[in-house]
Amino acid sequence: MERLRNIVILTGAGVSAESGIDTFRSAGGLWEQHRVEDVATPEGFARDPDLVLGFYDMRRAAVQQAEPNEAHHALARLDAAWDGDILLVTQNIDDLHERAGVADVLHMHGEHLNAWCTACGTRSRWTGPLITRPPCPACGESALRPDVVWFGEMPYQMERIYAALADCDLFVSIGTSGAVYPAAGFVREAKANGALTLELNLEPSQGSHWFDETRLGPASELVPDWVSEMLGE
Ligand code: BJW
Repeated sequence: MERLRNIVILTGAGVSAESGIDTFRSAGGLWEQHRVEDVATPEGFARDPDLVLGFYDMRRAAVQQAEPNEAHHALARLDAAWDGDILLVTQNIDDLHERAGVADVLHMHGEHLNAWCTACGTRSRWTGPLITRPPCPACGESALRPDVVWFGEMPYQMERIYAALADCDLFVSIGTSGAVYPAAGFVREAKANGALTLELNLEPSQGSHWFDETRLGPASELVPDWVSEMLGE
């Protein structure tokens, strides 16, 4: 591991599954309970805002009851001890990486605990419901939506992510199905730039063949083992 210095880690719903947070595409996952077009597109929100706000209110409440698991804690341990740069990019909108102790988490698909005012553009920390149409703390308009990235919208901080992918020695993907772009393309980007690529997942992702190595199993076991390896423990 000596020549490895800069690491980009991408996490998906699988890293939070063992904290009791539903994934999207697994059996019984969120997309079996709701049509993605209805709850995760701007068009669905325009058609039926109550449905979408209720969907996110329910999930925002659940996230606040959940606790980080061994995978989140192991990544925080690596983040604190690693000499080189680590960029932790998550597609998850929960705050479990932060609560495990990672200071700088890049939430490319937004955050449950933020509300975004469509009237004035202000983002405010938000823990309660939005379906009641509360006023924006900044402008007073009742125009808040979840601060999340739906299909057809631009994920956040793409420039920072691509800069880190251009400069990393190792790209690690944890618990994501590889079904959603641009995140699903990060492995190819990192590989094209010369990085080693590793996947940790319960099942092979859609882009599994792009990885130099795939390890299969639950994140709560694979991630702590991998972190111990990286730290020479
Ligand atoms: C475990 C485990 C355990 C379980 N241990 N593992 C055709 C081709 C290419 C792209 C497109 C296309 N047509 C349209 C597009 C673009 C579109 C897209 O990708 N569509 C696909 C359906 C094809 N993408 C977009 O629109 C994005 N924007 C965009 O592209 O803008 C233009 C642009 C271009 C170029 C550069 C930059 C921008 C926006 C995508 C927004 C996605 N939003 C959501 C909702 C966010 C809010 C919310 O949470 O509600 O993000 S959808 C949902 O999917 C959510 C997730 O972050 C995302 C990924 O899901 P994830 O994390 O992979 O979860 P699952 O459930 O799919 O998988 C779980 C995995 O965990 C599985 O692999 C399990 O095995 C594993 N697992 N238990 C370890 N215990």
